[in-house]
Amino acid sequence: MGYCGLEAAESRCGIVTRSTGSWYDVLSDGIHFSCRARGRIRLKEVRSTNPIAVGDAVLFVPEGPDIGVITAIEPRRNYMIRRATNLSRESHIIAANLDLAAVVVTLAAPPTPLEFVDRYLATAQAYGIPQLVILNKQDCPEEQDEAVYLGIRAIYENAGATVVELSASTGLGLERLCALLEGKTTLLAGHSGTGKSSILNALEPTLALRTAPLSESHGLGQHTTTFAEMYPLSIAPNTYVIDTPGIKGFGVIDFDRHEVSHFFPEIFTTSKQCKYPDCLHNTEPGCAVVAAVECGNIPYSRYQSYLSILCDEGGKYR
Ligand SMILES: Nc1nc2c(ncn2[C@@H]2O[C@H](COP(=O)(O)OP(=O)(O)OP(=O)(O)O)[C@@H](O)[C@H]2O)c(=O)[nH]1
Ligand SMILES: [Mg+2]
Ligand SMILES: [Zn+2]
Repeated sequence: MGYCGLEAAESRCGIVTRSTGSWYDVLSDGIHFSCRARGRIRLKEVRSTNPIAVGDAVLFVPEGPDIGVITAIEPRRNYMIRRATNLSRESHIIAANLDLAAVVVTLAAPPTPLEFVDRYLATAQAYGIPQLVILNKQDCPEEQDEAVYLGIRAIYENAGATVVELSASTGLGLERLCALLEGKTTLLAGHSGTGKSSILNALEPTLALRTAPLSESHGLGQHTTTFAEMYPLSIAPNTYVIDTPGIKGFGVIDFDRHEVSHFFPEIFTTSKQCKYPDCLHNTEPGCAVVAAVECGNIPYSRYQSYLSILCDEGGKYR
């Protein structure tokens, strides 16, 4: 990190592993520092509710053996961002400097709408982050509908993502997952209760992260994890996974109408055959994308998700 040498001698570089909004855990040469942020650290390019995110590389001045003050953020290589809350104009950076964006999906317990998955993947695609879809709880009969899964695997492999069937409870698929995570920093996101923290516990049992059953009354997760946190895995060097609080919706940020199709790889490929080069694949004549949806070559659910982002004027949030 070349910028370090430019600052005062007592400054150190580190990676933010946890953020509560007012305090940040910073890992530097194997030591955890609890840091505040100095005054107004704001990145010019994004307006967000959290100027410093998990995964950020920062410069800080130690003020004791394990405390310090963050003075600067290194430019981000990429990040995952979403609308902070429904109808909000502000955005929330989920994590920065990622090698892999994983979404943990269950279809039944709890149900994950495919539109949520599509919006997450489109955001990762927009920032050039490779994508992984983890279909968890494969030991549960209600998650195991093979026809559905074969369909989902095909949909997302066709969309450029890697798909893994997993059971955090039985360990099914864990070896394959480990191989995909090795040497990378991976974001684990998804609805509450899909098993993100359970997956981390399966990967690294000593973590013993808190997990909780779905609520009996409505069958949804109980928002057990409250802050994003990055954990090193002992399976391989330089391997980190970020556990995050469950999120209900994924409002995309700042997609230009003409750019949306670029973030749906299979739609983008097909769009080269549209009659008009500026086709938005909505009501235009001679649209190759609509034709591909009609004959089943592009999944209807993906096209619906594309349209919902395209028509997102009112700040719809899913
Ligand atoms: N049967 C089965 N249950 C699982 C599996 N993975 C997680 N669970 C259960 O699902 C429930 C929720 O798991 P958590 O790991 O707390 O889910 P989470 O995604 O971290 O939830 P939040 O922190 O609220 O976002 C717990 O009761 C887990 O034991 C699995 O592969 N199979
Ligand atoms: Mg959790
Ligand atoms: Zn078109």
